[in-house]
Amino acid sequence: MAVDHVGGPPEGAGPTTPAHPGPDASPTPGLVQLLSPEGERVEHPDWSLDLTDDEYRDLYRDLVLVRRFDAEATALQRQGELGLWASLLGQEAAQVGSGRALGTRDYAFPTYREHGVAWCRGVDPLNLLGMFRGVNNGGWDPGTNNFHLYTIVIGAQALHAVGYAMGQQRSGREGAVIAYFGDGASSQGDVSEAFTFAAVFNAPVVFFCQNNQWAISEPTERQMRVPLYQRAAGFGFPGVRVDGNDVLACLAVTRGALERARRGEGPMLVEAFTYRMGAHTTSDDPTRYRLAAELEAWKLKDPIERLKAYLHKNGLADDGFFADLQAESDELAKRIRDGVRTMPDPDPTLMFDHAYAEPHPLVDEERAEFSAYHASFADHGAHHGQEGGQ
Ligand SMILES: Cc1ncc(C[n+]2csc(CCOP(=O)(O)OP(=O)(O)O)c2C)c(N)n1
Repeated sequence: MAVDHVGGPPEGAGPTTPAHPGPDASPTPGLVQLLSPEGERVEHPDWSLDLTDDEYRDLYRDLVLVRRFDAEATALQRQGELGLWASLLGQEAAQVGSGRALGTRDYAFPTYREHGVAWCRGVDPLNLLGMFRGVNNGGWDPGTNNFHLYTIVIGAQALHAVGYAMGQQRSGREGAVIAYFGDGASSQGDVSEAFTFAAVFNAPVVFFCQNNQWAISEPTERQMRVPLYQRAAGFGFPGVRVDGNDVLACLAVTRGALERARRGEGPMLVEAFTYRMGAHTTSDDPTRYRLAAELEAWKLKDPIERLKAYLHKNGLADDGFFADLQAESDELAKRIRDGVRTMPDPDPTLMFDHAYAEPHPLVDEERAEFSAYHASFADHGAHHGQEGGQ
């Protein structure tokens, strides 16, 4: 496989350090793209992808359902049913492409925005929403789906992922590990430390950075002077920039990076160049720091529209397919709305149960003290929408 200016090949011929004039002069240097914004299939010399018609349709289905899930969650937050929501609008292709590249033995370490990856790992959307409603502390068993709990501390999961990958390596297990993080997280020391450890221990880990170009209100110009994917070269492993709105390119490149890690060739950085179309979270107002024209330009690169155009152009989906998907999407939305609204309030003492794996006398004491305190309130036992009369 040829080494190109993208920053390194998937088969470990060693990293390259391409010269760069300084700040990111072009928005898309070395971008791997397999599907143009107009929905034309393009080939890339290093990254081939051969999908069946069903697989194209399945990817489209994932993108549509994940966007619908996200839209419902945003609406539920606005209706006061969720405390907060971190929307992935615009990042569906990066998440579905990379998520569908994962094998059953691979293990993912997400941030707080990886709802599309969670979907691909089979995590029930209602479990995710329980966390944002405040009725659980994560809601899923990471061991069931090989999908770690969300990490709010920026960049911390990169270290967790490398540690886990080193454990996999030492115990001779087959799976690779993927760590998700954002462009803002790449400024954290934790991510640099994770890169160093992964490189020197040749850990089977893929670093998947969704560069959505904003770290809340901080633009990428204030985060980096060279394109993000080139940073990998300084640590001694390859980096690739992929069109993050192209689900095919994200799938092909992540698949290659994971295979490379499983073969024992060490880490790789995938920078998915994308855009956060909505607010950072429902607590944020991007109109205070972002130009409307920027959003309009990115809407034209919508990840769902381009795959839809491809399906249409190639006669891969008929009206029946789109109607069925619409019905499925409506059904999912209803399940989410009904499920969130009827989530029972948790037992407030539940948090003590997970402090240690085994019973602990001090925790028992704290639980008893907290229970007594809780029982001292007049409305003790009242539940939202029931005795409280709301
Ligand atoms: C260690 C730490 N510092 C600061 C924050 C506050 N914070 C939450 S999100 C965020 C920006 C993250 O940007 P990025 O990594 O690009 O991810 P994005 O949210 O854009 O997907 C910050 C600074 C935090 N959660 N953790």
